[in-house]
Amino acid sequence: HIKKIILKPNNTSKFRLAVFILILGLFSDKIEAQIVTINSGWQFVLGEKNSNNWETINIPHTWNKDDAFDDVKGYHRGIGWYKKQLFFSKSKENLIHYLHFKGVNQEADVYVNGNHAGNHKGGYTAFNINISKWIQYDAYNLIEVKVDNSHNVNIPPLDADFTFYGGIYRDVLLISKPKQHISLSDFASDGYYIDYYTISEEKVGIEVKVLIDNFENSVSNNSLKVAILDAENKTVFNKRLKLKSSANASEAINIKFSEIYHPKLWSPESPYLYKLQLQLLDEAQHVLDEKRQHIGFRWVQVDADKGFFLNGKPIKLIGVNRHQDYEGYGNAVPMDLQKKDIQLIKDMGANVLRNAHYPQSRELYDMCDKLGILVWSEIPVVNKVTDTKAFFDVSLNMQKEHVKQYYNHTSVVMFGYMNEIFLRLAFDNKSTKVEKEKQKNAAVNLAKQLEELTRKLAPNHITVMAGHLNELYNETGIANLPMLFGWNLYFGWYDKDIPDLGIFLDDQHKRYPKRSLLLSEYGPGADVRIFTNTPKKFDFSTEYQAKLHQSYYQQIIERPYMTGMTAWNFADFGSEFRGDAMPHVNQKGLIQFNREPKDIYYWYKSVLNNKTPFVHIATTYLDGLTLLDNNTYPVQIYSNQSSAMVFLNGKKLQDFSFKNGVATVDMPFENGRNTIKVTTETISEEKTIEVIKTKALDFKTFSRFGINMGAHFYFSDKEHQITFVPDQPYEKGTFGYIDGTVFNLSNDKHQGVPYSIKNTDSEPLFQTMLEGCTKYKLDVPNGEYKVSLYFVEPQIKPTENIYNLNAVATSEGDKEQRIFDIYINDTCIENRFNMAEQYPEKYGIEKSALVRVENDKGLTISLKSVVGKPVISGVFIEKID
Ligand code: GCB
Repeated sequence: HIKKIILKPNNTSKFRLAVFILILGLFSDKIEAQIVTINSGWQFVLGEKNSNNWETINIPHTWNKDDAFDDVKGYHRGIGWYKKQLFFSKSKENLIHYLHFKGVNQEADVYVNGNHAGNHKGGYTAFNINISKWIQYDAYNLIEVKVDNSHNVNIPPLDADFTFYGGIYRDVLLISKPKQHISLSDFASDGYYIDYYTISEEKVGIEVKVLIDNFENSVSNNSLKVAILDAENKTVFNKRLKLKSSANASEAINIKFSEIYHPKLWSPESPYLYKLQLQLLDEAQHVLDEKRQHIGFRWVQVDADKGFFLNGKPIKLIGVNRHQDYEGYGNAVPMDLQKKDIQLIKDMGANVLRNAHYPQSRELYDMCDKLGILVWSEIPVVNKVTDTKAFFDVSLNMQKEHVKQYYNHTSVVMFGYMNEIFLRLAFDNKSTKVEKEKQKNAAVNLAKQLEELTRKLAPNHITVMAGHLNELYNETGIANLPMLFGWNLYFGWYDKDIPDLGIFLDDQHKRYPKRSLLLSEYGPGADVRIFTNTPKKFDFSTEYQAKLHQSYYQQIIERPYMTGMTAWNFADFGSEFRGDAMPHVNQKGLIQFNREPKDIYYWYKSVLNNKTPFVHIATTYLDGLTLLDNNTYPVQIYSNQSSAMVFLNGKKLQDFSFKNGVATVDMPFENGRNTIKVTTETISEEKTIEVIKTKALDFKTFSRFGINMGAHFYFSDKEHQITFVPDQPYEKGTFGYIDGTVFNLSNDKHQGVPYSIKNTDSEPLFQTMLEGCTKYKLDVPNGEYKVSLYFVEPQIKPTENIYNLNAVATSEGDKEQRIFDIYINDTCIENRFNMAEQYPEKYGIEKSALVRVENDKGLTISLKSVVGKPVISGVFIEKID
């Protein structure tokens, strides 16, 4: 039994070469074992399995990819069954067979030929099930998996701002190994752990702990070959150790290598990777098992005043959070699409990624190892805990799996275990003081246990936790537990204003000078269809997104004590209960749910990525801009260069320089096609957009015109193929409201109703509206028009949403009643229009009429109240004749 073995490097190069050749020879031995993906051709049924509705599906699979985005409240949270027949030939009888599940959300029960082979709780970590004892050889074997994503008080996450898509949504493997193999029974870890007993610029001492499982009934004489190679495949060390493995036992072998001098260190700029090779051989020198793994040499530290250190040097962490889902796929996303995300994150220039709020596919961590991205990985203990032994056990087990499975990734330097754990408590107005005290204690108690476990399992990593804007994290002392505390701060969105970020952080740093801080989340929602030159809090405009991110970046850069910042979120993601400008989607992404970048992505690239010259004109979604006056329109230009020249339609406008990666140029657009060209010393970019420029609603250069009533922003509407212009008080020659006010659901954060509207995808058109407007005028020339009016009843109880902190839910009882008659000029097009009655739930309503305008009277929309105050969301006019 070997406990610790010191391997010395071989000194003569000739000998090294000889050994290397020998090793190559041995590594090419045929391995009996197999690892096969068994993703295709499963049968699936939603609900109980005694049904005839089985369908054939491939894994990755989720049953919630559609219902988490439809108009019906909620999504299937319950049971789904999967089954598959697997043939095992007699030649495999001597092997040990495991099913390896990379991710099943959230509880799985696995059956083999009707026998319960195993259970796993938690949707984001992998697990292995040894199925050997139930297999029949030279026969088909029935594998059944019962998956349950119901709310379960003993499995985290209990509650969070993302959709808990159910299903077998990551690969399933069948792993068949000889009776002695590198362990597969250690919480689905790699079966070995790479550590450093010393690490510095001068030298690195590697220590590897290997776990060997022996299913043989007798002692086995095996040997273990270990090799470390550099990136050029040159052997740095190799050695063979003799092992005596006890019968039916697992054992740990520690291998301590002597130091490598002047190692090449791993970092985001230079992600140099060495390789580790492990081979387990039997007495006859047959390879029983083998593993290959890349390893990078790096170490990290945090300092409460000086920030984050990688390899002894300060590094400001700037990057993103990421959720794993993707438009059209839920969480069952093809791996190549997921990998594209990591490449996009690297291309943006980010050096850190927080995989929030759960461990994500290991393939992505591999990419981070290779590309050089530091990773914060965490388990989904979010918003609240259940004070039961079962919940604590599942959480601790989950962290054990998480740390063990992700341990060998060079990129993973931070292990987290909780997010905003007091969020529910902070909004709880039902529990008594005593109950609240109990909840607090439970959370702190679990945090202590998770912290202790993480430090024990991963002594060289940094432990982290994130909290929301609330004194409870200080008061309870929970924020002092991890080595690094992340604040999720939404100043200028849910809370106060953008500059309050720095004020808050400085105060925290002063009060808790020993605590290392990271801005772990920040960012406003932004919908690429919404733009404005007067951005406001909670308007979902791309301009407000730019404003907030640009300021936050500056505020963090100026504060050396801040270790860094991770934007919320890299991409828009599914959150079923949400009703932002796009329902069921949290729109705080730097890129969209379909991974098309928003302009802000390019701004980050311009400040973070200095590798290649870059310039971006932020007009990606400006097409269709309508300007009704002689004013210019401000356009942002992003670049990593210092200065540039801008041309509009071939004419030079000005020279300018970039500050903080951005310059704003007022564009005197012309009617029609406009070409903007920006030239820097090394690079240039050109963009063309269509602009309607007119002084009046003369319908000369356009035939369709739309107004987004009650809104200060443009809305580029895909449904109507038009950009609705912002609203205004009536101005002679154009349009506007004579009376009425912007409808506001009880406070100042969001205009209108920030909820999903049924029967339409054009939420931003319906969500904002005028209330109490009795007259609206449009000075259109004589002629025939099709006039469409848009309405929604705003006062019906919204879905409870603790993240839409702006929205105070109105109770079902005080459903506003409004009844009104609608006139266009002198014609009544609807009598006693009563939305609460006729259109329950927020339903997008369109009323159209053909109208002839004569005698230069223009168009007047009149809303005559019968009961309550009328509301109206928009108007769209098409000239017919
Ligand atoms: C948070 C949460 C995150 C939410 C985010 C938001 O603080 O940690 O899960 O998605 O806020 O957008 O409200």
